[in-house]
Amino acid sequence: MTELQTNTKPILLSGIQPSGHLALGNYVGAMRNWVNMQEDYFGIFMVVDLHAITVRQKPAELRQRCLSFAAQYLAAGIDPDQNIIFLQSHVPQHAELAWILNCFTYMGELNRMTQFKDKSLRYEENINAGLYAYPALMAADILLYQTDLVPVGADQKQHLELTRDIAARFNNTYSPTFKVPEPFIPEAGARIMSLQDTEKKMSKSDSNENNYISLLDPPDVIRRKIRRAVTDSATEITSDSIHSPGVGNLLTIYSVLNNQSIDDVVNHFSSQSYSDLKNELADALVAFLEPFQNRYDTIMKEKGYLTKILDDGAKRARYMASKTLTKVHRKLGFVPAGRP
Ligand code: ATP
Ligand code: LTN
Repeated sequence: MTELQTNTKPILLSGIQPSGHLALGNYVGAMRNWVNMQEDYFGIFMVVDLHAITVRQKPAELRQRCLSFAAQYLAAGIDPDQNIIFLQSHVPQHAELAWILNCFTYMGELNRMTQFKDKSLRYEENINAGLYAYPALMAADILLYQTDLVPVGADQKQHLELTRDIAARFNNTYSPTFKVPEPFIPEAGARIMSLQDTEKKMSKSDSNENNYISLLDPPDVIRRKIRRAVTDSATEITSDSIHSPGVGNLLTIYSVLNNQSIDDVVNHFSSQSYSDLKNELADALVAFLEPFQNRYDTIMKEKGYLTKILDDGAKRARYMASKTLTKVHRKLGFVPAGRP
Protein backbone atom coordinates (compact mmCIF):
# COMPACT_ATOMS: atom_id res chain seq x y z
CA MET A 1 0.00 0.00 0.00
CA THR A 2 1.39 3.43 -0.86
CA GLU A 3 2.20 5.70 2.02
CA LEU A 4 -0.82 7.93 2.50
CA GLN A 5 -3.18 6.13 0.19
CA THR A 6 -6.80 6.56 1.17
CA ASN A 7 -8.64 3.29 1.27
CA THR A 8 -11.95 2.19 -0.11
CA LYS A 9 -12.84 -0.52 2.41
CA PRO A 10 -15.08 0.30 5.39
CA ILE A 11 -13.17 1.20 8.53
CA LEU A 12 -12.76 -1.09 11.51
CA LEU A 13 -11.19 0.44 14.62
CA SER A 14 -10.35 -0.75 18.10
CA GLY A 15 -7.90 -0.26 20.94
CA ILE A 16 -6.62 -1.81 24.14
CA GLN A 17 -5.16 -0.03 27.16
CA PRO A 18 -1.53 -0.90 27.89
CA SER A 19 -2.18 -1.86 31.51
CA GLY A 20 -1.44 -5.25 33.08
CA HIS A 21 -0.87 -8.27 30.83
CA LEU A 22 -2.76 -8.81 27.60
CA ALA A 23 -5.14 -11.61 28.58
CA LEU A 24 -7.27 -14.33 27.10
CA GLY A 25 -10.43 -12.23 27.67
CA ASN A 26 -8.99 -9.47 25.48
CA TYR A 27 -8.15 -11.94 22.76
CA VAL A 28 -11.47 -13.77 22.80
CA GLY A 29 -13.64 -10.65 23.20
CA ALA A 30 -11.77 -8.33 20.85
CA MET A 31 -8.49 -9.21 19.09
CA ARG A 32 -9.75 -12.46 17.58
CA ASN A 33 -12.36 -10.48 15.67
CA TRP A 34 -9.85 -7.87 14.54
CA VAL A 35 -7.89 -10.66 12.89
CA ASN A 36 -10.94 -12.38 11.43
CA MET A 37 -12.40 -9.21 9.94
CA GLN A 38 -9.28 -7.65 8.47
CA GLU A 39 -9.98 -9.02 4.97
CA ASP A 40 -13.17 -7.02 4.60
CA TYR A 41 -12.21 -3.84 6.44
CA PHE A 42 -9.39 -1.36 6.67
CA GLY A 43 -8.25 -1.92 10.26
CA ILE A 44 -7.01 0.78 12.63
CA PHE A 45 -5.61 -0.78 15.80
CA MET A 46 -4.30 1.32 18.64
CA VAL A 47 -2.49 0.84 21.88
CA VAL A 48 -4.38 3.48 23.89
CA ASP A 49 -1.67 4.79 26.19
CA LEU A 50 -3.50 8.08 26.90
CA HIS A 51 -6.31 5.96 28.38
CA ALA A 52 -3.91 3.88 30.45
CA ILE A 53 -2.67 6.88 32.47
CA THR A 54 -6.11 7.33 34.02
CA VAL A 55 -4.62 4.76 36.41
CA ARG A 56 -1.10 5.39 37.73
CA GLN A 57 1.51 3.50 35.64
CA LYS A 58 5.24 3.06 36.15
CA PRO A 59 6.96 4.89 33.23
CA ALA A 60 9.49 2.16 32.36
CA GLU A 61 6.79 -0.52 32.46
CA LEU A 62 4.38 1.56 30.38
CA ARG A 63 7.05 2.12 27.72
CA GLN A 64 7.84 -1.58 27.51
CA ARG A 65 4.18 -2.61 27.58
CA CYS A 66 3.19 -0.34 24.68
CA LEU A 67 5.76 -2.05 22.45
CA SER A 68 4.87 -5.48 23.81
CA PHE A 69 1.14 -4.99 23.13
CA ALA A 70 1.79 -3.78 19.58
CA ALA A 71 4.01 -6.85 19.02
CA GLN A 72 1.18 -9.04 20.32
CA TYR A 73 -1.26 -7.47 17.85
CA LEU A 74 1.15 -8.52 15.09
CA ALA A 75 1.73 -11.97 16.59
CA ALA A 76 -2.05 -12.49 16.70
CA GLY A 77 -2.10 -12.05 12.93
CA ILE A 78 -2.80 -8.40 12.16
CA ASP A 79 -1.20 -7.72 8.78
CA PRO A 80 0.67 -4.38 8.99
CA ASP A 81 0.64 -4.01 5.19
CA GLN A 82 -3.15 -3.98 5.08
CA ASN A 83 -3.95 -2.20 8.37
CA ILE A 84 -2.44 0.43 10.63
CA ILE A 85 -1.13 -0.11 14.13
CA PHE A 86 0.01 2.80 16.27
CA LEU A 87 0.35 4.24 19.75
CA GLN A 88 -2.38 6.72 20.61
CA SER A 89 0.00 9.33 22.06
CA HIS A 90 1.77 9.55 18.68
CA VAL A 91 -1.35 11.14 17.19
CA PRO A 92 -2.06 14.42 19.02
CA GLN A 93 -5.44 14.83 17.32
CA HIS A 94 -6.92 12.32 19.81
CA ALA A 95 -6.38 14.63 22.78
CA GLU A 96 -7.47 17.67 20.75
CA LEU A 97 -10.76 16.17 19.62
CA ALA A 98 -11.34 14.72 23.10
CA TRP A 99 -11.36 18.24 24.53
CA ILE A 100 -13.92 19.36 21.99
CA LEU A 101 -16.11 16.30 22.59
CA ASN A 102 -15.95 16.91 26.34
CA CYS A 103 -17.97 20.02 25.57
CA PHE A 104 -20.61 17.82 23.90
CA THR A 105 -20.83 15.24 26.70
CA TYR A 106 -23.11 15.69 29.70
CA MET A 107 -22.03 14.95 33.25
CA GLY A 108 -25.27 12.99 33.65
CA GLU A 109 -24.08 10.67 30.89
CA LEU A 110 -20.63 10.20 32.39
CA ASN A 111 -22.15 9.55 35.82
CA ARG A 112 -23.90 6.48 34.40
CA MET A 113 -20.77 4.80 33.02
CA THR A 114 -20.23 1.49 34.81
CA GLN A 115 -16.50 1.30 33.96
CA PHE A 116 -16.04 4.62 35.79
CA LYS A 117 -17.98 3.32 38.78
CA ASP A 118 -15.98 0.04 38.83
CA LYS A 119 -12.62 1.77 38.47
CA SER A 120 -13.52 4.37 41.11
CA LEU A 121 -14.00 1.49 43.55
CA ARG A 122 -10.80 -0.25 42.42
CA TYR A 123 -8.64 2.89 42.55
CA GLU A 124 -10.37 4.91 45.25
CA GLU A 125 -7.19 6.81 46.09
CA ASN A 126 -7.01 8.28 42.56
CA ILE A 127 -10.43 9.14 41.14
CA ASN A 128 -9.14 11.73 38.69
CA ALA A 129 -10.92 13.85 36.08
CA GLY A 130 -9.32 11.79 33.27
CA LEU A 131 -10.94 8.62 34.55
CA TYR A 132 -14.27 10.44 34.54
CA ALA A 133 -13.90 12.05 31.10
CA TYR A 134 -12.43 8.89 29.55
CA PRO A 135 -15.50 8.13 27.33
CA ALA A 136 -15.04 11.42 25.45
CA LEU A 137 -11.47 10.39 24.60
CA MET A 138 -12.71 7.02 23.43
CA ALA A 139 -15.34 8.77 21.29
CA ALA A 140 -12.56 10.92 19.80
CA ASP A 141 -10.49 7.80 19.02
CA ILE A 142 -13.37 6.39 17.02
CA LEU A 143 -14.88 9.48 15.40
CA LEU A 144 -11.56 10.87 14.13
CA TYR A 145 -11.36 8.08 11.55
CA GLN A 146 -14.98 8.06 10.31
CA THR A 147 -15.15 4.52 11.67
CA ASP A 148 -17.81 2.07 10.50
CA LEU A 149 -17.39 -0.78 12.98
CA VAL A 150 -15.85 -1.14 16.45
CA PRO A 151 -15.15 -4.73 17.57
CA VAL A 152 -15.04 -4.86 21.39
CA GLY A 153 -16.13 -7.02 24.32
CA ALA A 154 -19.53 -6.59 25.98
CA ASP A 155 -18.14 -4.30 28.72
CA GLN A 156 -17.59 -1.55 26.12
CA LYS A 157 -21.17 -1.48 24.82
CA GLN A 158 -22.10 1.47 27.03
CA HIS A 159 -19.11 3.54 25.83
CA LEU A 160 -20.02 2.77 22.23
CA GLU A 161 -23.59 3.92 22.77
CA LEU A 162 -22.33 7.17 24.26
CA THR A 163 -19.97 7.63 21.29
CA ARG A 164 -22.93 7.29 18.94
CA ASP A 165 -24.93 9.82 20.99
CA ILE A 166 -22.06 12.32 20.98
CA ALA A 167 -21.60 11.92 17.21
CA ALA A 168 -25.31 12.40 16.55
CA ARG A 169 -25.41 15.42 18.88
CA PHE A 170 -22.54 17.14 17.06
CA ASN A 171 -23.98 16.26 13.63
CA ASN A 172 -27.38 17.64 14.62
CA THR A 173 -25.97 20.82 16.13
CA TYR A 174 -23.89 21.65 13.02
CA SER A 175 -24.25 19.38 9.97
CA PRO A 176 -23.13 15.82 9.22
CA THR A 177 -19.49 15.65 10.33
CA PHE A 178 -18.92 12.25 11.94
CA LYS A 179 -19.92 8.82 10.77
CA VAL A 180 -22.02 7.20 13.51
CA PRO A 181 -20.20 3.90 14.24
CA GLU A 182 -21.70 0.47 14.90
CA PRO A 183 -20.41 -1.77 17.69
CA PHE A 184 -19.43 -5.35 16.91
CA ILE A 185 -19.81 -7.51 20.02
CA PRO A 186 -19.30 -11.23 19.37
CA GLU A 187 -22.10 -13.69 20.17
CA ALA A 188 -19.70 -16.06 21.90
CA GLY A 189 -16.96 -14.92 24.25
CA ALA A 190 -18.01 -11.26 24.65
CA ARG A 191 -17.54 -11.57 28.41
CA ILE A 192 -14.98 -14.10 29.58
CA MET A 193 -15.13 -14.45 33.34
CA SER A 194 -12.35 -14.45 35.92
CA LEU A 195 -11.02 -17.96 36.63
CA GLN A 196 -11.22 -17.61 40.42
CA ASP A 197 -14.04 -15.14 40.90
CA THR A 198 -16.67 -16.17 38.39
CA GLU A 199 -18.89 -13.21 39.26
CA LYS A 200 -16.53 -10.71 37.65
CA LYS A 201 -15.03 -10.46 34.18
CA MET A 202 -11.49 -11.57 33.43
CA SER A 203 -9.40 -8.43 33.61
CA LYS A 204 -5.79 -8.04 32.50
CA SER A 205 -4.77 -5.84 35.41
CA ASP A 206 -6.31 -7.99 38.11
CA SER A 207 -4.06 -8.04 41.18
CA ASN A 208 -4.54 -11.83 41.41
CA GLU A 209 -2.70 -13.41 38.45
CA ASN A 210 -4.67 -16.63 38.89
CA ASN A 211 -7.76 -14.80 37.67
CA TYR A 212 -6.53 -14.51 34.09
CA ILE A 213 -4.45 -16.29 31.47
CA SER A 214 -1.86 -13.93 30.05
CA LEU A 215 -1.20 -14.47 26.35
CA LEU A 216 2.47 -14.73 27.33
CA ASP A 217 2.05 -17.28 30.14
CA PRO A 218 4.33 -20.33 29.73
CA PRO A 219 2.63 -23.75 29.31
CA ASP A 220 3.11 -24.89 32.92
CA VAL A 221 1.51 -21.70 34.23
CA ILE A 222 -1.42 -22.06 31.83
CA ARG A 223 -1.99 -25.65 32.95
CA ARG A 224 -1.79 -24.67 36.61
CA LYS A 225 -4.21 -21.76 36.28
CA ILE A 226 -6.76 -23.87 34.38
CA ARG A 227 -6.44 -26.74 36.85
CA ARG A 228 -7.19 -24.32 39.69
CA ALA A 229 -10.10 -22.58 37.94
CA VAL A 230 -13.24 -22.51 40.08
CA THR A 231 -16.04 -24.87 38.97
CA ASP A 232 -18.92 -26.06 41.18
CA SER A 233 -19.79 -28.96 43.45
CA ALA A 234 -20.91 -31.31 40.66
CA THR A 235 -18.27 -33.46 38.97
CA GLU A 236 -19.31 -34.18 35.42
CA ILE A 237 -20.52 -32.23 32.43
CA THR A 238 -24.18 -32.21 31.49
CA SER A 239 -26.36 -30.00 29.32
CA ASP A 240 -26.87 -27.77 32.38
CA SER A 241 -23.16 -27.08 32.78
CA ILE A 242 -23.32 -24.10 30.47
CA HIS A 243 -25.41 -22.30 33.13
CA SER A 244 -22.84 -22.92 35.84
CA PRO A 245 -20.66 -19.76 35.89
CA GLY A 246 -17.23 -21.39 36.22
CA VAL A 247 -17.83 -24.47 34.06
CA GLY A 248 -19.78 -22.48 31.47
CA ASN A 249 -16.86 -20.09 31.19
CA LEU A 250 -14.39 -22.92 30.52
CA LEU A 251 -16.76 -24.44 27.94
CA THR A 252 -17.10 -21.06 26.23
CA ILE A 253 -13.33 -20.57 26.03
CA TYR A 254 -12.95 -24.08 24.61
CA SER A 255 -15.68 -23.51 22.02
CA VAL A 256 -14.18 -20.24 20.81
CA LEU A 257 -10.63 -21.61 20.59
CA ASN A 258 -11.80 -24.67 18.66
CA ASN A 259 -14.32 -22.82 16.52
CA GLN A 260 -17.11 -25.12 17.65
CA SER A 261 -20.63 -24.26 18.75
CA ILE A 262 -21.25 -24.44 22.47
CA ASP A 263 -23.78 -27.28 21.92
CA ASP A 264 -21.17 -29.35 20.10
CA VAL A 265 -18.71 -28.74 22.92
CA VAL A 266 -21.23 -29.78 25.57
CA ASN A 267 -21.96 -32.95 23.54
CA HIS A 268 -18.27 -33.64 23.16
CA PHE A 269 -17.69 -33.49 26.92
CA SER A 270 -21.00 -35.02 27.94
CA SER A 271 -20.57 -37.28 31.02
CA GLN A 272 -16.86 -36.49 31.18
CA SER A 273 -15.33 -35.12 34.36
CA TYR A 274 -14.36 -31.51 35.03
CA SER A 275 -10.73 -32.56 35.03
CA ASP A 276 -11.14 -33.99 31.48
CA LEU A 277 -12.47 -30.61 30.36
CA LYS A 278 -9.65 -28.78 32.11
CA ASN A 279 -6.98 -31.01 30.60
CA GLU A 280 -8.31 -30.67 27.07
CA LEU A 281 -8.79 -26.94 27.48
CA ALA A 282 -5.25 -26.49 28.77
CA ASP A 283 -3.92 -28.51 25.80
CA ALA A 284 -5.90 -26.36 23.38
CA LEU A 285 -4.62 -23.16 25.01
CA VAL A 286 -1.01 -24.29 24.93
CA ALA A 287 -1.35 -25.39 21.29
CA PHE A 288 -2.77 -21.97 20.43
CA LEU A 289 -0.40 -19.85 22.50
CA GLU A 290 2.91 -21.56 21.72
CA PRO A 291 3.12 -20.43 18.07
CA PHE A 292 1.72 -17.03 19.10
CA GLN A 293 4.53 -16.65 21.65
CA ASN A 294 7.17 -17.75 19.13
CA ARG A 295 6.01 -15.09 16.68
CA TYR A 296 5.98 -12.56 19.51
CA ASP A 297 9.56 -13.39 20.53
CA THR A 298 10.76 -12.97 16.94
CA ILE A 299 9.05 -9.58 16.60
CA MET A 300 10.41 -8.33 19.93
CA LYS A 301 13.93 -9.19 18.83
CA GLU A 302 13.54 -6.96 15.77
CA LYS A 303 12.89 -3.62 17.46
CA GLY A 304 13.62 -1.72 14.23
CA TYR A 305 10.83 -3.59 12.45
CA LEU A 306 8.31 -2.83 15.19
CA THR A 307 9.30 0.83 15.46
CA LYS A 308 8.93 1.26 11.72
CA ILE A 309 5.43 -0.22 11.74
CA LEU A 310 4.41 2.10 14.59
CA ASP A 311 5.98 5.15 12.95
CA ASP A 312 4.30 4.43 9.60
CA GLY A 313 1.01 3.73 11.38
CA ALA A 314 1.12 6.99 13.32
CA LYS A 315 1.98 8.98 10.21
CA ARG A 316 -1.00 7.61 8.32
CA ALA A 317 -3.25 8.01 11.35
CA ARG A 318 -2.22 11.68 11.77
CA TYR A 319 -3.06 12.31 8.14
CA MET A 320 -6.53 10.73 8.41
CA ALA A 321 -7.24 12.31 11.81
CA SER A 322 -6.20 15.82 10.74
CA LYS A 323 -8.78 15.77 7.94
CA THR A 324 -11.60 15.18 10.43
CA LEU A 325 -10.23 17.64 12.96
CA THR A 326 -9.95 20.41 10.36
CA LYS A 327 -13.57 19.81 9.43
CA VAL A 328 -14.59 19.95 13.12
CA HIS A 329 -12.74 23.26 13.64
CA ARG A 330 -14.49 24.73 10.66
CA LYS A 331 -17.92 23.62 11.87
CA LEU A 332 -17.27 25.06 15.32
CA GLY A 333 -16.23 28.45 13.91
CA PHE A 334 -12.53 28.35 14.79
CA VAL A 335 -10.39 30.67 12.64
CA PRO A 336 -8.21 28.55 10.29
CA ALA A 337 -4.58 28.47 11.42
CA GLY A 338 -1.85 29.58 9.00
CA ARG A 339 0.54 26.91 7.73
CA PRO A 340 3.57 26.35 9.97
P1 ATP B 1 -7.88 -3.51 32.64
O1 ATP B 1 -8.09 -4.63 33.62
O2 ATP B 1 -6.44 -3.17 32.46
O3 ATP B 1 -8.76 -2.33 32.86
P2 ATP B 1 -9.30 -5.03 30.59
O4 ATP B 1 -8.85 -6.46 30.65
O5 ATP B 1 -10.66 -4.73 31.10
O6 ATP B 1 -8.24 -4.07 31.21
P3 ATP B 1 -9.40 -3.28 28.27
O7 ATP B 1 -8.12 -2.65 27.82
O8 ATP B 1 -10.33 -2.41 29.07
O9 ATP B 1 -9.15 -4.62 29.06
O10 ATP B 1 -10.18 -3.83 27.03
C1 ATP B 1 -9.61 -4.24 25.80
C2 ATP B 1 -10.63 -4.99 24.99
O11 ATP B 1 -10.83 -6.29 25.55
C3 ATP B 1 -12.01 -4.34 24.95
O12 ATP B 1 -12.57 -4.52 23.66
C4 ATP B 1 -12.79 -5.10 25.98
O13 ATP B 1 -14.18 -5.08 25.74
C5 ATP B 1 -12.22 -6.50 25.81
N1 ATP B 1 -12.34 -7.28 27.03
C6 ATP B 1 -11.77 -6.96 28.24
N2 ATP B 1 -12.05 -7.92 29.14
C7 ATP B 1 -12.81 -8.84 28.50
C8 ATP B 1 -13.41 -10.07 28.91
N3 ATP B 1 -13.29 -10.51 30.14
N4 ATP B 1 -14.12 -10.78 28.01
C9 ATP B 1 -14.25 -10.33 26.73
N5 ATP B 1 -13.71 -9.19 26.29
C10 ATP B 1 -12.99 -8.44 27.14
N1 LTN C 1 -12.29 1.96 26.42
C1 LTN C 1 -11.73 0.74 25.92
C2 LTN C 1 -10.42 0.93 25.22
C3 LTN C 1 -10.57 1.85 24.07
C4 LTN C 1 -11.22 1.60 22.82
C5 LTN C 1 -11.05 2.78 22.07
C6 LTN C 1 -11.88 0.51 22.30
C7 LTN C 1 -10.11 3.13 24.03
N2 LTN C 1 -10.39 3.70 22.83
C8 LTN C 1 -11.61 2.90 20.79
C9 LTN C 1 -12.42 0.63 21.03
C10 LTN C 1 -12.28 1.81 20.27
C11 LTN C 1 -11.55 -0.19 27.09
O1 LTN C 1 -11.40 0.21 28.20
N3 LTN C 1 -11.56 -1.45 26.81
